[in-house]
Amino acid sequence: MPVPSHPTRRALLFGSAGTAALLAGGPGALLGTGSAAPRPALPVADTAVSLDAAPVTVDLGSRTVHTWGYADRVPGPEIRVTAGGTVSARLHNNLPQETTVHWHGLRIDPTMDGAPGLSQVAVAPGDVFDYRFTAPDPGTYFYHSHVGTQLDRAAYGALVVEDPAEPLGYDAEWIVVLDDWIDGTGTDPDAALNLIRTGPVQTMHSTLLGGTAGHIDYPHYLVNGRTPEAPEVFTETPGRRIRLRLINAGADTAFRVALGGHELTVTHTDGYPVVPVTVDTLLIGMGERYDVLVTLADGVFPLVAAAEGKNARAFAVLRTSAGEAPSASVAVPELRGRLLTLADLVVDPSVDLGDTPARGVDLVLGRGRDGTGWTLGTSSAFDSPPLRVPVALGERVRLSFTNTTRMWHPVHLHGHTFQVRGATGRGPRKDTVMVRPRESVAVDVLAENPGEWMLHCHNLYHSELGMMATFGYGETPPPGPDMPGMSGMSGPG
Ligand SMILES: [Cu+2]
Repeated sequence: MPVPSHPTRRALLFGSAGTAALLAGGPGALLGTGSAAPRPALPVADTAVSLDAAPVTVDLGSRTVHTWGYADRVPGPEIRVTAGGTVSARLHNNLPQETTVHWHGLRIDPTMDGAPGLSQVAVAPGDVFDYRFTAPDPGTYFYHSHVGTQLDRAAYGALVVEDPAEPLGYDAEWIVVLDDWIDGTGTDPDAALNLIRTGPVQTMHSTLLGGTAGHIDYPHYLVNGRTPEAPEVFTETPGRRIRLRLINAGADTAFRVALGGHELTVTHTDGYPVVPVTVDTLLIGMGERYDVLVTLADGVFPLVAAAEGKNARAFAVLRTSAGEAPSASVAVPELRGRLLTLADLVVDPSVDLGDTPARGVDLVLGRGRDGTGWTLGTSSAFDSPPLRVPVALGERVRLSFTNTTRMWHPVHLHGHTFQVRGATGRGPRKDTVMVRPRESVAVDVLAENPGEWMLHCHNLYHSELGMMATFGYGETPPPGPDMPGMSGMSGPG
């Protein structure tokens, strides 16, 4: 089987083939009518950033909290680089425990992936680590700590990889980072983990879609680090087209997002282009990203992110004219309008992995035998050490996830962007996919980035309690059990 090299993929993304496909298949309206002209070509630019992981005091708008983060604000510094450019990030660990940084969604060298105990030794308190990698693919990503419950503090930030030949026409960007907040409110994420570990906890049911979307009734839900009582206000001009880059950095909350008075045209899932589809609202799971184009109306509008099943919301304001801002509790009819589904999403032809047959691997999202832990394995592998799914370089693997529990599990694979199969076989490219209760979702992965990679639920509390496997191919697999009956599959050939 031919192994597409990175230059081949890049040529598909940046070359005339990808642009032609967009011009032929996408609505011309997205490609530069009105004021939203195609953007000028960018020179490839590198970026350097210093991330000081440390105890900090941050202002959430309506209150100040003591937490752990990368700056005295949350989210941490926004990182921007051009595809093909290099990110150099010096991590100083001034926390009282180990830490790492994971570059969520990026197809980079495994030694830079920030997976503690798998691809790097966690950075000890007082130590420094230099992350350095080339950002291969344009899109909306984020970075976060991959140690303990640090993600559910302030150890995260947005990461945007710009396309040097951006095919979308838009005038401005609004990065919208969503989060669920508990730290420094009289309790903290480690206390929450202990509650979840040690027995029955309050669980929040999704009234519309069934099952349980999360465990924790958080005191606050944030847009760009602000509570609904003191929201961020994004000011623009009517008629302009903006690109929303939606990122769910929450640990235990799926959000239902809508912008009052506007439709949402979804253009990208987890950084990769889809055939544009217009809806009123979308659900974004932990670790997922969506890019959305919006043509701005005249007025003052609520951006809401309803915490699924939790009877609370994150909130921000979009202002294009004078007038009174809506209250955080304002009714937003779009929340009950057309909801984006996985079946609505069709991959853009430029990033379609195609139809090559794949070897199937069935995986089960389940509970530990004692009923407290969470597992990702074969049905026979519950309660065993983390499963390793062995693959061969160049192989295409179809991972089929079946959720046997009553909770939602957004499953994330490091170092790759898989393709959701769906009914048409032309589903979206993603690195994180929501698997709802009693549902099965199949994704195809092309093994083109050798290494040992984490495969886990992006509900932080589930991965901390065992819903974690590895996906590996390379020279030196780590010690540990391979998937039963599949040993000998690893390594080239
Ligand atoms: Cu989960």
